Amino acid sequence: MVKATSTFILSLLSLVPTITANCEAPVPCQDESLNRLNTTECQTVHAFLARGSNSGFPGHLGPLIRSVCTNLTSGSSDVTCGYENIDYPANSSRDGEGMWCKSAHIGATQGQKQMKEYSERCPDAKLVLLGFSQGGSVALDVLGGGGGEEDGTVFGCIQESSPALNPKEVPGSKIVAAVVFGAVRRSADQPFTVKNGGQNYNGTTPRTGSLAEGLAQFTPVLREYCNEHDPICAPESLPQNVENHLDYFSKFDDEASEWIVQKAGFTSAKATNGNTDSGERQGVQGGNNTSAAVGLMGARWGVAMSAFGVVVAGVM
Ligand SMILES: *[C@@H]1O[C@H](CO)[C@@H](O)[C@H](O)[C@H]1NC(C)=O
Ligand SMILES: *[C@@H]1O[C@H](CO)[C@@H](O)[C@H](O)[C@H]1NC(C)=O
Ligand SMILES: *[C@@H]1O[C@H](CO)[C@@H](O)[C@H](O)[C@H]1NC(C)=O
Ligand SMILES: *[C@@H]1O[C@H](CO)[C@@H](O)[C@H](O)[C@H]1NC(C)=O
Ligand SMILES: *[C@@H]1O[C@H](CO)[C@@H](O)[C@H](O)[C@H]1NC(C)=O
Ligand SMILES: CC(=O)N[C@H]1CO[C@H](CO)[C@@H](O)[C@@H]1O
Repeated sequence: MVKATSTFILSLLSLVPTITANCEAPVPCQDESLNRLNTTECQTVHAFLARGSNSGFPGHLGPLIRSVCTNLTSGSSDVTCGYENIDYPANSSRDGEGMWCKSAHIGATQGQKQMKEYSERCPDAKLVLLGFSQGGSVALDVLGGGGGEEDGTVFGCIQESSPALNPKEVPGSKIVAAVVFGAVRRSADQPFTVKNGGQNYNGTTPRTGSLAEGLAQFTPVLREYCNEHDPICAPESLPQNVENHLDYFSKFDDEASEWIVQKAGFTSAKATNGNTDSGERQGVQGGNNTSAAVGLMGARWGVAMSAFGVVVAGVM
């Protein structure tokens, strides 16, 4: 399969305090606003987060789910929202031969198990699934099935097969929105990929056959972001630039948050100018607006988000 040949040295360790505050570093998260949302209680909207390789919990996806939950809960006291982390190691290939595949397989099976347990216990909850990088692959595996030998190796290893969810049965039927960023294993030309460049390229390994069929069933609730020049989700999009693997959140958190809020059947605080109607059920609306968010928030996390989980491209 395609190998990311460039080596990226990110000497951003001086920015660790900022990163720690964002809970991307592999140390306990100190951000109370994120930790408060970490729960297994029954909620109106409950997200499952699959972090990137070698990241801490909740990783790069924290600010997105915080934005979603703030919007959902700000206008209505009877709406509850939070997340749990998919409990998987997020080992990279740097951690040893075959470790990426073992880790991703654990994520795929554990993600389905957590979603199943949660929706059996909390049948009214609407589920959201988020993933970044290895976690993006894991999220796609959770939905459409993972592993297998047909498409070859991923970072030199073969991931064990795991089945797709059935979109007509719990927990698949409870998923209202899934958003993945910079997934490792993915295919070009998919209807759920936001058209900002990466849709023309396969990932590190493609996702064909039964995996593609499994995933296609979730198209109505799935949105995938893959940047051009991202060495992980679009390695053939030259020149590779690791920044393009890391800037999803500064670019797309706002529009992804709005989309999730709408898919969950609500109108966001923003969409209603913050009036008290926010949080009322409005039905799922269309609406996507990729360009609006691009460039708006470049400075929000700056390059600080770069260091963890993605140290060297081609070694994830
Ligand atoms: C999240 O909550 C679980 C229990 O639900 C706990 O085990 C875990 O340590 C928490 N994680 C963080 C980062 O707070
Ligand atoms: C895999 O990741 C976990 C953290 O999730 C870490 O504790 C463990 O040491 C890693 N395994 C290897 C072989 O590096
Ligand atoms: C993606 O991979 C599939 C399966 O190997 C291949 O048929 C297809 O041509 C590839 N597409 C691109 C754009 O590289
Ligand atoms: C609502 O979400 C938007 C992004 O869609 C975000 O910019 C805004 O800060 C959020 N508002 C609240 C109140 O959280
Ligand atoms: C995107 O949103 C902005 C601001 O809300 C709006 O001005 C613009 O027309 C929208 N573009 C599309 C394609 O919907
Ligand atoms: C992902 C997605 O649906 N993108 C669409 C957003 O809307 C524009 C037009 O407003 C379409 O061109 C995109 O394909």
